[in-house]
Amino acid sequence: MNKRYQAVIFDLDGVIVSTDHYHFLAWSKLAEQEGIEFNEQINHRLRGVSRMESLEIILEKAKKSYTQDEKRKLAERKNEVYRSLLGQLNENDMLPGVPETLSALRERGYQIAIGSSSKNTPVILERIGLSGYFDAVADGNGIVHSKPDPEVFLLAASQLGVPSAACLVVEDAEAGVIAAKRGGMAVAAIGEARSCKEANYSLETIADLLQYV
Ligand code: B16
Ligand code: MG
Repeated sequence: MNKRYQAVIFDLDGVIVSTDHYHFLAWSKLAEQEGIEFNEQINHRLRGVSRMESLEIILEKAKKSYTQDEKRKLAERKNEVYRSLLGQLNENDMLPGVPETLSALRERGYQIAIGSSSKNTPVILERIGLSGYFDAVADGNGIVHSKPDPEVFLLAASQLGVPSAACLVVEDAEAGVIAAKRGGMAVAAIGEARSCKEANYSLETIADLLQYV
């Protein structure tokens, strides 16, 4: 088979499942408790970036400064709220077209992987019934630098044993598009990331991916 790509690496939040709203609710609660301004525009900047980096962005509006220890506790508090919201997740929360697209890729002989900044990736995959489904899972637990650094995607490619040039990444965040390009991979953008000039393909729905592989 003469194919341009051997593997497809999926971002998780915003591509496979819509956990972005839960992140928003959890950060909103923390910001309100701390008396820090927080809105959709600030939330937009948190997509694809790590928990601690997200906190730093939120604290730009804080009226006091926080020690490292206090910041760690704030991040923990946000994560507790987020984890309790994840308790509501189930298979029906997969974004439209996801199960069909994943099985079509498998039938066509592609390897499939997750490349997510989230340290909650294992619990999310379990809740939506995709635990053990992917050939590789690279997430926030296995990396030092989060998107836009390419580390998570390079880790996924190395777990798969596939060169970067043969990987296609699917992303919904600008930070993720930049990360994939820096890693030498092609990118299919969905959702908000469709406005990124750097993306190779623009997907209205995830099933559109099947046109490009
Ligand atoms: P956690 P992705 C990212 O997931 C989210 O988009 C981002 O908003 C979040 O801060 C990050 O995971 C870390 O999540 O707090 O669960 O470790 O889009 O890379 O799948
Ligand atoms: Mg995402």
